Amino acid sequence: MTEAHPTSGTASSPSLENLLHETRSFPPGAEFAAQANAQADLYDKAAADRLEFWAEQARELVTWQTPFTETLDWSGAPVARWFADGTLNAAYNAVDRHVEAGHGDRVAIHFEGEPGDTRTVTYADLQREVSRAANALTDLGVSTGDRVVIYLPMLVESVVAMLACARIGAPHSVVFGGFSADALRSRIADAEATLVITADGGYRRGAPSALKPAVDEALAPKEGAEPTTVQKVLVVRRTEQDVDWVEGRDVWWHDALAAASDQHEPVAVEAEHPLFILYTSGTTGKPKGILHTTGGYLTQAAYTHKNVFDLKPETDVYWCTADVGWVTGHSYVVYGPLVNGATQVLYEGTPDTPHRGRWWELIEKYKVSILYTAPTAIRTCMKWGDDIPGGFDLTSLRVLGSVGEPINPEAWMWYRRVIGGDRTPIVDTWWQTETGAIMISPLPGVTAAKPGSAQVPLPGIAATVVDDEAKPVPDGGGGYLVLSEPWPSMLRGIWGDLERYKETYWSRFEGLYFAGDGAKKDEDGDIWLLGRVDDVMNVSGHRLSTTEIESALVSHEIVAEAAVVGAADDTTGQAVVAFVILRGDHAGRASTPEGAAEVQKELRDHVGKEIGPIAKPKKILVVPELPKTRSGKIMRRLLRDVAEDRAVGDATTLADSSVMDLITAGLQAPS
Ligand code: 6R9
Repeated sequence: MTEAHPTSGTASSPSLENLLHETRSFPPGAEFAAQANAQADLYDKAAADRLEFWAEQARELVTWQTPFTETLDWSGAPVARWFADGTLNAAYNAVDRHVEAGHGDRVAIHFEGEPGDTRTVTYADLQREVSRAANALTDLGVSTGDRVVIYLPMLVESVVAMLACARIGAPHSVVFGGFSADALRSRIADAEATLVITADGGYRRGAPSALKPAVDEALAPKEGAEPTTVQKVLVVRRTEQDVDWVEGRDVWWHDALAAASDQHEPVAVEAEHPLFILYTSGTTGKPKGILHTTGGYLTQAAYTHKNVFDLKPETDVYWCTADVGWVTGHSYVVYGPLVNGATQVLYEGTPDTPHRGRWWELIEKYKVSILYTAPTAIRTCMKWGDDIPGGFDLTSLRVLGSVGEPINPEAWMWYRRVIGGDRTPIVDTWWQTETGAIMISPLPGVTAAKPGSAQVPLPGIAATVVDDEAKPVPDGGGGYLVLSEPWPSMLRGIWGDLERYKETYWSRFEGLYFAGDGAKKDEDGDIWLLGRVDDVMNVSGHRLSTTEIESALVSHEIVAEAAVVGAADDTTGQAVVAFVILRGDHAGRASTPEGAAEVQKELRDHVGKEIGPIAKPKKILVVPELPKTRSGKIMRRLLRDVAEDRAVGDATTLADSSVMDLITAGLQAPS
């Protein structure tokens, strides 16, 4: 493997306002740049006339039943209307038009089940199956505008179900299969859904894992709760587990589809017709149903997928590892790739079943050329060691993407070197459930990439960093990330709660969308995301980012993973407390008090050296695991409880709720 030859970037000042001493920069290779979909002039075009730029994208990337004549109506701000007098159908755009264009034989989905079963679905297959499912939904009483909740594992049927809803104009609300019956109940109730699509179960870590019981429980009468609005439950058979059956309510998916015709006329809807509602795991209380509509959403999903990943539909094999239960699965497994006619891999299971090389094996097998995944997954693979991916042929890869949280420079470098063979561009893509599609990201053939920075707003997007008074910060300054112009795939509100929408996103700064993320601009004007604003610490009046210190810790050779929280401190306001997992061969070092003290000192000194003495953690706790949500985000709230010596709060949204016991037990155990 060749060594990286980073060019030198702007020298960073030693101040805390700079993320580490990150000066590495990786310009695109000449060959890649020459063939890239997005060239530098895309920025110029968008800057020349932003609205006309979006109108062009909408005409070029999406097929309209009735062409639109108006691009943006912002008179009802902050609720935007894009392309509002146009009509279209999302499923027609994702499927039928590719068949009509002669690409019916192109593979849409290479499905790989966790047990190793496979299925190849062409665009023509997809058209027939989505049509059958759309007819089946109609037969079961679903009309345009009715809400359908989808609670499925990662199966071809998940994609088909979403597209079947879109085909009849029934907004879907996908609930991640890892959510509990209670979470499902509240989402069904809030959306007032009339039908649920689920499965008997799915395969997870080598064993069938049941889903249907959670649906039964979510729909059962409950004291104090309104009776459910759900009339029918469609059940996909996957694991052949025994299921309880409610006659008159439950219907097998395969029976319903077998009885339905494979011919179906897609329903053309207005551009602003709701396409889906997706609930975010909001901080407290009622879930937030983020509402997305059709025309603008499809336009930006397709535009970003084409330009950020440099998709060539004839030759690329694309793989986004996200579950369709998250927004990344909506925009970059279903709508973006399919609207663009891509061939993609869909994998049901976990990366370590039946072995830790499963992902890399799939990349070799399907010759995946574009991989889109999350920093938490990258760091996990990093922890497992280079030799695991090293055992597979990954030379088909040509673009790597990252999403979900800030990627620390160490993980970025590992991703590029070990997975990308020191060749591939990496796109670090910042966006949210609310933004619907990627907003800030390098363009792989244009931008000289900096490890750890999402860098620049995409052409057509207006993002900046402001201070407490809403003033844009100068280069080198830090503050809050805001979006200053409406964008096509922006949320159209919170389902049923316009006031909450205004309050959450539009009240902090007049006329600006407040993303809730801290950010800074470096001396080149590039944007570095610093994590949620509530994760930004204030220590003795200095603004410190959890991400910044985590990056420093992870850059030390003995650290595999790190999470940093700001714990209340009488003297300094907040104090930095770090939780670290040591790498396999060093894990034993902290098992004696002397060893632990030595590790602490070494790491504190290291952070002091990387960032400055002020950033040195007051406490460093060596732990076996970190608490993560099912989408892989570290739950700092729980770590803060530990750091502040409180009883640990509600841990029910953790992927593995026993992790907190493991952490607290380890800390209390006499060492
Ligand atoms: C797509 C998605 C949104 C929050 C967002 C931010 C964090 C996402 C990021 C990133 C830094 C990136 N986030 N991508 N932070 N760099 N490339 O993850 O949506 O689940 O709604 O989360 O995730 O904090 O505000 P969602």
